Order: sequence, then structure tokens, then C-alpha cells
Amino acid sequence: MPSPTVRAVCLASFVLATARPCGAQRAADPPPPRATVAPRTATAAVARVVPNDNRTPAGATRGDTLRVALVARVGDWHPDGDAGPGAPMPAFAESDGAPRIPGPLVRARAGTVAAVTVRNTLPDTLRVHGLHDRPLAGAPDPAPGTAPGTAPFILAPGAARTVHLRLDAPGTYLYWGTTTRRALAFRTGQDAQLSGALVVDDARDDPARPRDRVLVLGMWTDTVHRAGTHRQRVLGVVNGRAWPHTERLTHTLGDTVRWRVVNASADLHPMHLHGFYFRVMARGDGVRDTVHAAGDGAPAGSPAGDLAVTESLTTGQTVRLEWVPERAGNWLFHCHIPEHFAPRGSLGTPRPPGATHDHGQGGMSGLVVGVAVQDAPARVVVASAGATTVRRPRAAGAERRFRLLVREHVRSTAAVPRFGYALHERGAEPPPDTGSVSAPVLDLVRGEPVRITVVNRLREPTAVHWHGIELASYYDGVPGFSGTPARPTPLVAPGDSFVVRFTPPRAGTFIYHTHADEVRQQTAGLAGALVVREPGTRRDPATDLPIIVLAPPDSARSWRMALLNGRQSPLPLTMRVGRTYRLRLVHMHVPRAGMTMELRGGDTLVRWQPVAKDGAELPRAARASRPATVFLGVGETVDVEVAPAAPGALRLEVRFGIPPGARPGGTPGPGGTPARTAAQLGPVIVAATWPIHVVGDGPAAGSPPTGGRVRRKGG
Ligand SMILES: [Cu+2]
Repeated sequence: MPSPTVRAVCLASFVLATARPCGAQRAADPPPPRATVAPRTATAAVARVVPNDNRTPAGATRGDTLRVALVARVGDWHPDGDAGPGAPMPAFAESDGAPRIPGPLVRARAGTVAAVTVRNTLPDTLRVHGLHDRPLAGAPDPAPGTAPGTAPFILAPGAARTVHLRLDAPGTYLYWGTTTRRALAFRTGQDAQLSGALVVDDARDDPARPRDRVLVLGMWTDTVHRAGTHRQRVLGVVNGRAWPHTERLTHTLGDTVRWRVVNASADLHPMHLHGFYFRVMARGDGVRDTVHAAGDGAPAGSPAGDLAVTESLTTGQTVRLEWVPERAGNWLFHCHIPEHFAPRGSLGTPRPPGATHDHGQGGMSGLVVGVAVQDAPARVVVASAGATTVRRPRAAGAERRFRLLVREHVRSTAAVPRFGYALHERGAEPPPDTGSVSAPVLDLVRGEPVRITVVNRLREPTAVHWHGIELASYYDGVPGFSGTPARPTPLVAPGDSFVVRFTPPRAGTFIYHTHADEVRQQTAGLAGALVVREPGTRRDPATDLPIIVLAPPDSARSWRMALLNGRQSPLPLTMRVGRTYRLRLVHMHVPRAGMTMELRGGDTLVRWQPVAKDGAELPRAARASRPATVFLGVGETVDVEVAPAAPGALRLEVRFGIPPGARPGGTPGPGGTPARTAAQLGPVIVAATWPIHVVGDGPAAGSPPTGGRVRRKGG
């Protein structure tokens, strides 16, 4: 039985790891060495690293030339705050200034030439990537990783070089260095903080007075195996600091918030915003940046960009987001991979025993940003053009009331906890679950207020987050943080209950899941699909199929296996030719942060129509029929419609080991990262299969979407 520490480390290795499960790897390899915090380049006396909030561009502009002097040097980094422990770490500084993590912001107006000098004072040879023209000269549309002109320049210890970059294409980019000759997707150790944002502003914007904030995601892990497993230390940082020491962003109610997010780390991060939708205005791969215009057929003045609450950023990817905070209180923007925000010791070491569950403090760590939205009562609140708008629900009729019971399954053990949700609305309580780990689908109505009493029957505290629902901060479910500092959301103690009230303003597919001790409780099964339907409609369970992907609670199998509504091989589903089926795909598999869901007939992908992402309907242009494959990061939901054309056999598959290549919106994403090919990810694993029988348009009955569980009469 692996130790809890080793097990947690294995859970963290999702994308980088090959298909080999942690257990098998451990059996074959020598035991991992203990985490060390001192990189090889440690020196005796070093300057303290300054966390870079990316508000001040580096260098000076004269005419149309920006001059920036960068120095790669070792600094003393304190990612857990000035009072926390530090470690020597190579970082970029500006001239003779303090080293910064992330590195100095290179930011200029389109039309600028940047003359960037890099001096290497590290004891190792430095390779510098990303300091090249935007767009690349002579290569208007290069494929990521293959573009000529993207090769790094090489600086021996003590060497310096000046490069000239033509910055004409507005966008969000990055530059980065390596002393280990690794690709970005494998740069996890001593050189992993040698990264900085490169922003090219529109010609009418002033880089010195930016309207946005730039957030650079970094990781630091001691990966001793080339495949990425054996992690003792997993430190995630945003602008150089880990939660709860990341900068708390403050925004004013009704103002348009603009963020640029740069993933300068070796891992995938599905970044989730609590309580609000954002619009993805642009996506980039470090070389190119693509602005998302309003969809074809959209009314004039329609806002551009995909609506989402979770956006997956693979290695080297960038996004530009806009959103409008419409409710005051505390909110989170965080990576949805539990291992990337789970509580840990300082410098990313394993969690100390007895750690708190208070999420305002040590109950989370790593890739988390807190957002305080402040009321502006004296102001007239006007949402800017291009911003997210929410259809205000009209609360009508009485509150619907039910209880959500959080309970142990009868088969739960201390070593392998199995928890579940049960819905209790009237009559006797449902009996404790003995079989699958599938939570009930919560079926709510847009505009209908609900009052949900969360009843904790576990022997540990819990909390429920209503993922994607636009609700009041106090009910958002982040214990010790949601709400206000004076009235934070409480943890629900064992035997206690907590009343949640909201009125869902939007019909779509959402998630409810635990936000306490997330690695343990989500793995134990505390996640379910939440469907909001339009008033006056009813959900036909034969054609409207919420499908949640979870990991089996037994961690030995979770790396290779997925459960579809609680089962790895659910009983076959029956579909009829001529009918349209809505599949509501929900990814909440804990160790596998990214996966592909596909609908196949034989060896061929059939076609489906994406219709919604994260509960928001897609614009018409994004709904075109396309091959039935979609990449999902953990915490993302995608709705697709399938209309089988002929009788036969289909199967819905969950596949691991595929780099993200497809987005639900019909706009192909920037694709896989240059450095990570399918071969590097290891062989594709089919982690779960749901067989589907398509029958002719006869009187055959559809089967229930309960993962093959036989529906009890009168149950
Ligand atoms: Cu992450």
C-alpha cells in the first residue's frame, strides 16, 4: 500500500506522466529521493526575489524602440510570503535590480521594436526562448513548435546578447529560459521560474497605463523520473506566490475586469472562476495570438469571445479574459486540479499533519487567486460593451426546498473512503448507497428559487460548491473564504447542516461538488451533475443524458480507469434513429486533469453538434456538426447533440493520453504544445466505454441514463 504522501504525489502527475500507473512505476523504479529545496545553482549570498505583479513594464521606450536589459541570476525566492522559508532560484532581473518571479514584463504597443539584452550570470548555459518577432517574419501562420525563427539563443555563463524583436501583432505571449535544455513541458525544476510575460498592446492602448492585469502561472516540482512521476514537491504560483500569499485582487461591482493569463508551467491548468462567466477574448500559444470575434450570425454589437467558467491552458498557452463582477463578496479564480490547490507545506512540500480546512488560510495552497468584489453603492452600474451579461432571473413562486445528504457508502473504509450525495425532498430518506458512486442529477429550473439544506453525515467536515451557478458569494461554498471577511461561508461540521439559497439565472449543465479536502472527498465521490432547465420544459431522461466522469475511489486503478455515471462499463444505452440526444459531459476525474471524450462507430468518429460549454449556449457559428471528439479539462462541462442516422453500434469513450486538439466551440484551439507530442504522453488508454445500440425508428424504448442501473418500479 503506498504511503499517503506518495499517493498524493502520484495524483499530481496527470499530464506529464505516461500511461503507466503510479503503482507500477514504483514497483519498477528505485524509491524517489526526498524533496530537496536547493537547486544545483545555489550560491551563498543572493538578493531576495521580488514577486512580480506585472503592473509595470520593463525598460524604456524612445521613439518606436523599447530597450530592456534582462539579467538571469540566482535569487532567494519566498513563494509562501516574506516570512516563509526561501530557496535559491534562478530568475530574471531587470539590469541590476532585484530578481523577479515571474521575470520582468516586456510590454509594448504594436509597431514597436524591442531591443532586449539578456546577460547570463548563472553558472550554467542558458537557452532563451520566445524573444522573437510577433508575428514571425516570413512565417505568417506557423504551426506551433515548427516555426522557423522560434529557436532559442544560447548564452554561455557570463555571456550577453541583444536581440531585436518586431512587435506588431497585439497579443499575450511569453519568453522563457532553461538551463537544463528541456522543453517547456518538461521544465519543472531549478529553471522553472525563468519565465516572463510578453504583451503587445493594441496601437491605441498605453502599455504604461494598462487596463488589464497579467497573471503568470508557474510550477516547481521535483520530478526525478523523466515521465513526470515521483513528485514530492508540487508548488504552484501565480505571479511568483502561492495561496494564501498570492495577491488578492480587488474589483468594483460593475466594472469590466480584464485579465491576461500566461501558463509558463509544465502542466495543464483548467482555470475556474467562481460565481461568474468570463469571455475568452483571445487565445495564444506563445507564438500566435488569436482574437475571438463575435460568432457568425450574431446581432450587431454582440460581445466577442467564448463564454466559460473554466478555461484549460496547456503548457505555454495564454488567454485574455473579460468579465463583469455583478455580485459583491469574495470569489476564487483557481486551477481546478485538486492537487494544484490542495493544502501543502511551504515550498510545495507534502501537507503537514493536522492541516486546517479553512480555505482562507492553509486549507488550500498553490494556484489560487482571491478576488474581492467591492460594492459601489453610489455608482450607476453599467456593464461595458463586450462584457459578460447575465439574464436576470425573475424569482417567481415559492422556494423549492430539499435536503442534500452527504453520506458514507456502506462499503466505505478508512483506507478507501466512498462518499455520496443523496437528494431528499419528501417522504422517507433514500437508503444509503451500496453500489455505484454516482451522485443524483440535481434538476433545477431557471428562475425558480431553491433552498438546499446540506446535511453532513460524514465523520469529517465538508462544503458544497455550486460550480458555474451565478449566486451570492456566501453560498458559493469555499469555507472560510466565500462571503465576506465578517461573514465567511462556514465549513459544515459532522452532524451539522448549512442552508444554501440561490435562483439559477441560466439553463444549462453545471456541477455540484465538495470544496473541502478536495483530493480526498472528490476522489471519494463527492461530485454530481446539476442541470438547470428552462421554465415550462421537462427533461426527458431517455434523450437528455447527463454523464459525469469520475475516478474510481480506489487509487490503484484511478490513473487508468474512469467511471461513467458510476460505472466503467455501463449497460448499453439504446438510441433511436431520427431522434436527437443531448449528452451533458462533465469531467470531474481527479487524477487525470485532461481527457478526451469521443463517440465512435467501429474505428470511426461519428459526428455530433456541440451546443453548450460550462452551461452557456454556444453561438450559432460554433454549433456546426463536427467529428465527435472533445477535450475536457477537469471542471469543464460540454453539451453535445447526437442524432444517429442509421441503426448500428456506437460507443462513447473516455480516452486518456491525448493532447488537447479540439475545443467545443468549433474554433480549433491552439492545439497541443510544441514540446509535447502524443508519443511523449504515452499510449492512448480507453478508460471507460459506454456502448450504445442504435435501433430503427420503431417503438423500442430508450434505456434510462443511470449508468445501467435498473430503474426500480415506484422507486
Ligand atoms: Cu493546475
